[in-house]
Amino acid sequence: MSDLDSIVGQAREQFAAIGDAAQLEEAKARFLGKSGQVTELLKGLAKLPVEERKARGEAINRVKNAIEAALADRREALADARMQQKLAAEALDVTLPGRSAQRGGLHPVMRTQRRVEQIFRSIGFDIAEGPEIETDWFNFTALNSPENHPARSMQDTFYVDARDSAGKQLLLRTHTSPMQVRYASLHAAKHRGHETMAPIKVIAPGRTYRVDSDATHSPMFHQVEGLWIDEDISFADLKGVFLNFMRAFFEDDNIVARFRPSYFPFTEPSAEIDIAFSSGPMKGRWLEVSGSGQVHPNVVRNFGLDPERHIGFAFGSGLERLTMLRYGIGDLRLFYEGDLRFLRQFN
Ligand code: 2NL
Repeated sequence: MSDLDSIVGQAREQFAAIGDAAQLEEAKARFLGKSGQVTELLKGLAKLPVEERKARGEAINRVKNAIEAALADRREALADARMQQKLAAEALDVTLPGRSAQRGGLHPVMRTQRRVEQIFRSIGFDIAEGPEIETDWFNFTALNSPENHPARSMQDTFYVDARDSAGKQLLLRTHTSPMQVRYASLHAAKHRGHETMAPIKVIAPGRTYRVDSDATHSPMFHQVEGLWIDEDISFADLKGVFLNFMRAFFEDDNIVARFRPSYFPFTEPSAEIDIAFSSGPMKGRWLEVSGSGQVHPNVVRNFGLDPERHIGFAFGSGLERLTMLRYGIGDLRLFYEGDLRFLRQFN
């Protein structure tokens, strides 16, 4: 019987040395397959004398059963090992401290925009936001911009591969004035046929675009424009509103402003506004912060109003510039680099 015992021993030894399921099936074939060792032994039974056959047959069957049991044990052991490996690889340490969600924050220019909105809301201005892709009418023509003005050229304005219903090419707005034209035109239309019109008091903040890129210009920048139209609005109102705006924005009641004559197609007369702080590192230096003026009669007419009756002022300021002055930032490019070391300081 020792030949049979040694077969079982061989099988156990071979199965134990195997580390994966496919190889285990190959090893099984060497013992129990068509020409496996056990199968060959069974075939040999036929040559035995009848009286020996029963005992030998039973012995071979025990061997066969023992090998099948060894095989099943090894299969199970391999499957267990695989599962353990998988569990270890996917292990979660539920005792680790949690990772909290990183808190986002407002971009400094957006903080300035919100601040400006809050100040103007507090004195009764509405806030108008609208399309960044504009028509030639709203961005230029309605604003009294001459047909051949250089600002309309491809060197200065980003044009889009699409046209409006008048066949004119669409463009990225070069200022937020077109939104004020939209607002004023709607407002005028709502009051058409009425005896009186509620005043137009609105600011339009948002992104604007110009073909310009260097240390002090970005192709995308932010503006806020203000517009106040009624029957008796004067430059004195512009001075009062703007000075109040600057003093509230910079939290300095001693700021002074001066108006320098200037030119814009959409205002007449026009003025550049400078401010000066009365203390701090910028004390006494005039800083240009805005363009402004009395809205040109042609523009008032394009709102759908009678310039003989309606009059008012408008101004436009750069939000990046106001932000740089407020926080003492020296380089415009810091706003667009997305460097968290810079951005985190404002949150
Ligand atoms: C500048 C100049 C300015 C305006 C913007 C304006 C808007 C309407 C009608 C008339 Cl709807 N004017 N806006 C007026 C004067 C100057 O901005 O250089 N800003 C940075």
